[in-house]
Amino acid sequence: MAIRNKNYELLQRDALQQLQLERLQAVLNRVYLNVSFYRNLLDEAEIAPEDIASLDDLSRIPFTTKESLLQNQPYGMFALPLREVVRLQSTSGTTREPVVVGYTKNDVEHWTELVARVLMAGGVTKDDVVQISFDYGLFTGALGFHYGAELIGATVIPCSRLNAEKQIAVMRNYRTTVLVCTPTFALHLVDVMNRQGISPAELPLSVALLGSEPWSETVREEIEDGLHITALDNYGLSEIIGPGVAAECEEKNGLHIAEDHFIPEIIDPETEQVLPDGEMGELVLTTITKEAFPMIRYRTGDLTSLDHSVCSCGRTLVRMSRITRRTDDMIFIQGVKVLSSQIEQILAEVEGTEPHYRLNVDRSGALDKLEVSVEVSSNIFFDEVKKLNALQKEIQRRLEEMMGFSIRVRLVEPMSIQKWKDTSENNH
Ligand code: DLL
Repeated sequence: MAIRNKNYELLQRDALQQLQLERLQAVLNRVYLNVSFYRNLLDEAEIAPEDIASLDDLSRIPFTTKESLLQNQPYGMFALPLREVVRLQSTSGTTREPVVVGYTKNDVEHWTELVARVLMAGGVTKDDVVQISFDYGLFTGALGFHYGAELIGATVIPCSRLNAEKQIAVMRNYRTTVLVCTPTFALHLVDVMNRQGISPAELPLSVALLGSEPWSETVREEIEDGLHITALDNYGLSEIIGPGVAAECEEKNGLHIAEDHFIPEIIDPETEQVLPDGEMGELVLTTITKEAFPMIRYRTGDLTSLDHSVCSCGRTLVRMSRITRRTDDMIFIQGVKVLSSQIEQILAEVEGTEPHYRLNVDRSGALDKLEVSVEVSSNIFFDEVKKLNALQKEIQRRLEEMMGFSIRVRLVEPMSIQKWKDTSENNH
């Protein structure tokens, strides 16, 4: 399959490292001058930007965390005045305060180029019809892919906010060849097609580029079999740029990280020590070309490992293993990112419940189902049924309002849930 940018994607490691160091030094100087958070961080660590003389020195710089970003909202982490910023997007703050991120014109160009690489690694060409079924808006997924696909010259269908039946109709009528969405949604499409008796042979679809949430090899097989396509994984996060950070090639053996724009490190989340290739730990990313919103040693919360061996596709860029877990309590349900601590907070606010609950995510069907079992205070549980119904409805209403999809709430007897915050997954 074609490689979008051979100059960078096939760069020899010593040349790549030289480029990374030069770009790192430049970005450190910029953030030291323009972002008080970074100036304080480096001053407190007694590091001057010029002390970073090699890539190994990067590990001397303290980490940046999501909390730092939340404390500096909305524009405290920007390295340029707002008049230089041409776009604002944000993290998917479904259950947590979203983080606003900004892009200069150059940032948008880089981002577009990086997503074009993801698309080309999946075999997409100008002859393809790309259906983008992500939500257009503050979420980076849709616009990121939209620009990338247009850069390649493909025909883009901006297809958000349509239900599965209508998405399938668009796919059939407009002759879609490439699907871009979450794995959850792709699986849902398979299910709906099966129910409608539509055979994959009726669709000219050949590739799905899926990301924004963890998914397993079993799910990949189901999607590939159900749609008669190749399904590839791609990874990114708004704080770093959005999609375009890393993507699988046709080898399906790890996701190539765009190292000419981002320096990856893996750390032990407990000791914070940098780990060698092959060891699983938290991914830490430093952006080395971003102008508006540079991130230095950002702790992503995503658990993965790195492999620097050259891939059989020819790309020299390091590969990260697929992400299956996070360091925090974020869970992914129906393509939505939910922090279980936020569920906890809502339950704490509803009178008549005990602080014991259990989340059960049923992943056996196409769309994940969430059931929340909540212990009821002893003085209420044996009370009248009407009161219990009202309590159950109130919890359900508040949780559904926060998450944006329907869930099931079960009220259970006091002392029947032993563990605090026990999440059980009924997985594939
Ligand atoms: O999800 C960006 C994106 C859009 C990536 C479209 C790929 C495709 P956020 O909403 O900020 O950005 O969420 C970022 O989602 O830290 C991971 O926990 C998770 N995530 C993203 N891609 C993957 C993936 C976008 N391929 C957070 N596998 C990240 C597992 C993923 N988790």
